[in-house]
Amino acid sequence: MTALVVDGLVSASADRQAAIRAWFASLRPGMTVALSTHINADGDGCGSESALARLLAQCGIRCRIVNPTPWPTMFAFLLGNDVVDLSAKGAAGLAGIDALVVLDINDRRRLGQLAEAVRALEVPVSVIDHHLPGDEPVGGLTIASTRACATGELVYDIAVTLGLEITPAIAQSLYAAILTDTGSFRFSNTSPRAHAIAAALLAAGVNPEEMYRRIYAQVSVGRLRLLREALGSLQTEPELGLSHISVAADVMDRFDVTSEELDGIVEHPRSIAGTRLAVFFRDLGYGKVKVSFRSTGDVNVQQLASRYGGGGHAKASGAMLTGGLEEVQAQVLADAREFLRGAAVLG
Ligand SMILES: [Mn+2]
Repeated sequence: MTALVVDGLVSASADRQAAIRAWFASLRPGMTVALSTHINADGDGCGSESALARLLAQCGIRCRIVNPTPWPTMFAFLLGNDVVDLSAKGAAGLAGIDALVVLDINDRRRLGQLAEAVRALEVPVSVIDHHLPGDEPVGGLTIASTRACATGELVYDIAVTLGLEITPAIAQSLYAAILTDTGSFRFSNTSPRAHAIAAALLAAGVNPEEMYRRIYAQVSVGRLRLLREALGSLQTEPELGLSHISVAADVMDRFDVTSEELDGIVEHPRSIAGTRLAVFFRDLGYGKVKVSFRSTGDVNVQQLASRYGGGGHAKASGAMLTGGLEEVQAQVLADAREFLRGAAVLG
């Protein structure tokens, strides 16, 4: 009985299977396909790309990964030394391709330095994503569902719908995608399917302790020292459920950390009891401040981020603002307070 329930969860919906078949019908053996994802690729972007590259290789389709920013060191283990071609760099990497697949975003602007080249592409561009489309949808065929816990869930559905083999390397990539996008199966997108697919991936050879070690137990001393300094900036407004934290522009140099090591800092203010909205301000030092919004409960931070031209999900969004740290903080916090007072109505 239990097995039947889980089997039902693992199969993709008819709609999703139809979208997958329509998308796959646009590809042919012998094609060269570029895969891309948003700037500062995360576990879902990287895991989905490395899994899809391997799946399409089974169909005689060559893939190259062309991302707007370098592949994060912490996800290098997902590449292995086989089919995943990362050698193409920048817009030049899009030359000579037969199609482009954009994963984990549906907003051309989040392709950063590749956005212009993608706008000018004359080959088909398709999208595999679980976000609401942004202001400038990438267009073309889409396999999209905001109900998917991760883009990796949709790539898993591609594998199953097309009857492709989920090798241990593919399973590991998809598990990394789902593990990271669900916050280790803690966020509200942790659906029954997320667990059912994770179970299937474990059965396909994923070692969960190894995945924990490779993804979460790789912290540098500099990261912890930076966190100590960042926590020193923590401020809370318990009556509103607002918590915020910031880092100065020189922290990466001072603590010898990479940009990706700043990921997750926002989870600390978010974890404070009673917090509905957590904000992380990162001064980039050239008149720009990156602002990350996280929420718990009924607060839709995408609505807040979109005021500044940003986007994301209801519970995790971000935006880039122009100005100095203090000025941006003052503006965003004033807006956040007003937003939180009205959030119960906005839902
Ligand atoms: Mn994602």
